[in-house]
Amino acid sequence: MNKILLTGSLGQIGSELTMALRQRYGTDNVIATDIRRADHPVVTDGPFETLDVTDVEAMQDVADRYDVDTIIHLAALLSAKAENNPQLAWNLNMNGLMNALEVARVRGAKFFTPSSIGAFGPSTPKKQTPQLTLQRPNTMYGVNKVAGELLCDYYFERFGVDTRSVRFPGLISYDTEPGGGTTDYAVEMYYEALKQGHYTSYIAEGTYMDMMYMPDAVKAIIDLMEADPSRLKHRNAYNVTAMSAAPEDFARAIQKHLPDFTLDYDVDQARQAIADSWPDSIDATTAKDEWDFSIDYDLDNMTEDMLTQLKQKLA
Ligand code: AKB
Repeated sequence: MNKILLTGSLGQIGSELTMALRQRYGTDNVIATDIRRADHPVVTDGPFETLDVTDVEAMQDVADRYDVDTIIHLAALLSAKAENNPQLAWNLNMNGLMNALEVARVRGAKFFTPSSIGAFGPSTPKKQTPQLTLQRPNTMYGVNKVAGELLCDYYFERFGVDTRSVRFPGLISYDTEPGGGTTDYAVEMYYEALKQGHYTSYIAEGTYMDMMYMPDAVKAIIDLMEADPSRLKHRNAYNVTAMSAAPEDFARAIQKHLPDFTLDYDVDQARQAIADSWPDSIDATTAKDEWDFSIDYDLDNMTEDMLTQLKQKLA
């Protein structure tokens, strides 16, 4: 990876991944793009271009101008937003991905795009969901993710594009808040614990989903992109996870630091239906076997770090 182009680099993953890649590969070698500009180091401290991923010519132009050899495609609509606007989701999530794969094909570039636990559905085994299993999601986001996994497989088999991917669980981070996802409640809970000492969860008690702290997610992307290709038997996409947790588990972890924190529930049926269609826990053995996937954060040390970092941010 000598010159890396990122799309969606002001999003939840992109803002932290861009900075980590710049540290590792050199600021000038990481070209951040997003549909908007913002006052963030991603824009101000390195190469940045405004880019709409549905415009393939504009994407090809940026990739050619910077002579990129790696594309990390992150721009996407998350699950809850996609359910509210399925047509927009299809256009952005599918046409954006197709365009990014085409640019990778033309340039012979290495390629990463994230899939999600959203690629599973109600008929998928719910506990310790295996790498290879039934994938019949009933959300537009899930349909996009399964189609995206297949499309990446196709570009690998048919055109030899070096496509790599993981199925991310809910990601927890303090730098940039997620927007429009089903697992966002976990991030909101940390903010509200510090701001109000209380959180009302839109996801019901006892609803388990996989989660991961952003530093582990960034490490997973870098480890997978640097992995020896001859070890990778699965091109799209690897199950990865750090924990399976329900709202009350986050509350208990927060209460170890803020004993007066309280949690109650006002369930949003639309997002609850999405959560209920996803696995309780997924099995990441294949990622461990094929590229040594590992994590540094469990619920407790993630909670400690989140609260420390957020306290500084909100001060
Ligand atoms: C969402 O909730 O939509 C995302 C995801 C699990 O893909 N965080």
